[in-house]
Amino acid sequence: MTDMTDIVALDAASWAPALAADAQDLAVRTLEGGGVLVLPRLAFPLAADEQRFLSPRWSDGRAKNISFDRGKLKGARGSADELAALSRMVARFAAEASTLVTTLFPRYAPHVRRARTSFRPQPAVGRAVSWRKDDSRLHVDAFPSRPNQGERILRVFCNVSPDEDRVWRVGESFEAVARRFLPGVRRQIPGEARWLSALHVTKGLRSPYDHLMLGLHDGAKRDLAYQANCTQQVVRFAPGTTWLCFSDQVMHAAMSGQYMLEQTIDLPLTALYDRERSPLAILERLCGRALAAAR
Ligand SMILES: O=C(O)CCC(=O)C(=O)O
Ligand SMILES: [Fe+2]
Repeated sequence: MTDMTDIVALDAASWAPALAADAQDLAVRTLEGGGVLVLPRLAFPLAADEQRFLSPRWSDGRAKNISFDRGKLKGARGSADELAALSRMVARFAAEASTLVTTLFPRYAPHVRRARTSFRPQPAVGRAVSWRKDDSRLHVDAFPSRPNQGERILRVFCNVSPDEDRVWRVGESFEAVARRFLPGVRRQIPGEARWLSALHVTKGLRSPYDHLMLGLHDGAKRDLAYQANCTQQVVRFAPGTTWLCFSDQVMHAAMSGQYMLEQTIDLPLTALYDRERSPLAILERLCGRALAAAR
């Protein structure tokens, strides 16, 4: 096993691709093994009257992304008609992305819970943000206000720019990251999870797993020497490319690009083909104790 993250291309050009058994196997092994699955021929075509959405002017200026969740568009500005058309575009992507996941990974199908969809009309980098929010630093996704008890964060991305690659850096394996940063994570204070929840800082209880994931996220982002020197590779996603990964497992950093659609899917551990490869299982092995209520 090397610590380099696998980047594997799949030659599918449909959102409901018919895959041969070996390609299906490869897709599962890549994704659950902590790799990035790339579909260079799978574009999300915009209709003629949707081309106008390729502009940063649709952002309301406060949020970085326009998000769509349970039928509601947030972070966008425009007339009611324009926002309705933008919602339809994002909703169509949400449906296609879900179809892709349930087709590529039939075992996930009954468990797929669609979380938010985002449209990102702003340049990937450039806004001044704190180091903790700086997604141009390598990190695994972990959300301070949304503990997930070890559930998986599966994301489908599509570069809808007409002419610009989206460029990521992708880092080393989750286990290597965990071994390096676990020792530096501070202990959870007794009662901390309960008061964070009571104060509505978190939605639900922050489990030991969630605490450690935030610790890995912060530990890696804070460490500039690590950012510069760790095992990593640059990956370019050309216009018209779709890619998927478990972003709670893959070390990723956005370096450049503009105009991307993204679908987040929450997936319970029971959906996985191999639970033992999940961040929860890896962290529990390294810590020698249970870190979240079994799901
Ligand atoms: O904007 C991107 O390309 C990826 C940013 C990121 O870290 C994420 O979406 O989790
Ligand atoms: Fe991220």
